Amino acid sequence: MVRRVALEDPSRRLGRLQSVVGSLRLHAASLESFPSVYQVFRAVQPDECYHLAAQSFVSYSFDDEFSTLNTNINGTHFVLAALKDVVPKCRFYFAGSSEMFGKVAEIPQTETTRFHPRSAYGISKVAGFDLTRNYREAYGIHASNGILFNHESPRRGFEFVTRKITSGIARILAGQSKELRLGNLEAKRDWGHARDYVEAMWAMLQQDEPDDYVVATGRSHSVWEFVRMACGMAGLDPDKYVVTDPEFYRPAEVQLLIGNPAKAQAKLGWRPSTQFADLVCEMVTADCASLGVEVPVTKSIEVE
Ligand code: G4F
Repeated sequence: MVRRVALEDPSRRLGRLQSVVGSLRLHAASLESFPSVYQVFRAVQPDECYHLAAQSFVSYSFDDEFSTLNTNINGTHFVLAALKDVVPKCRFYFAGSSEMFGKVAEIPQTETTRFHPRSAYGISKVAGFDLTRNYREAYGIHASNGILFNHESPRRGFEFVTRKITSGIARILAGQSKELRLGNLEAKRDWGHARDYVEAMWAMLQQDEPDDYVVATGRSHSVWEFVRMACGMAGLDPDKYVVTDPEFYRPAEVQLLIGNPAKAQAKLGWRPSTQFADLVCEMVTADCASLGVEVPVTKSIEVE
């Protein structure tokens, strides 16, 4: 499902779908319009629905709390309400987020850890999580919540810190930039590979019973550790290029996230297959290649 404006300008708006677009049937609809979502369900009659769409950039949710809350909460409600009416047997996946844990109540975080979101984005995801559980309990919908920790890949948007770092390094090597401006380098995240996490989403919908699952690697690294490893692979000294800039700090930060994926491992048989160093290496390599820069990428810098 994509917005109509994307269908009208596919080369610019659907660039990241290029490798698969030939095998997809795209439907125009907007999460902001209940009738449009309803019509897609009527036309497609899906067996499974993966609801990932959202305003997903935490920083932006501080700039515009209203549109983040409106789009994310109403959008999820529209999808669930339409599904219940049109295809109540359709299995539903909701993209919950580790941002729901926010100011964490325990370490590591599990499916039973209390939520304490620290942004409008986190609040919207808690609401979506509760809506999903409520549709499961009240209407018997096969609706599952994934509580996904940060998942990255070379397809990541440039505004998120991992891609900002790896694309910034590529630009420095290509002579297009002289520095990398970042915010809080102390924040720690449990970073996994998006490819692995999509498999967990799919596995949830293959279960007989719907449920809620933490999807994480169980390991956490700071932003600075990511920078150091990525720069090391590219042969750059991070102290020479990284500049901290207050503009990129958040009014309320989520300082430490680390998930316990034991339930997903036990019930879904899911395990992450990509290690942190391999993820960083893949992203640095892809961004350098896209600018035609060759780097002697090594994995010699260990930050475990
Ligand atoms: O890459 P980020 O913007 O991702 P964040 O906020 O953790 O959220 C991502 O993961 C969530 C799952 O936990 C998703 F639900 C969400 O949609 C999104 O995909 O920031 C990561 C960390 C933060 O602590 C941030 O303060 O990096 C820190 N950071 C430091 N300098 C920066 C920067 N983040 C960004 N985006 N840009 C910086 O310059």
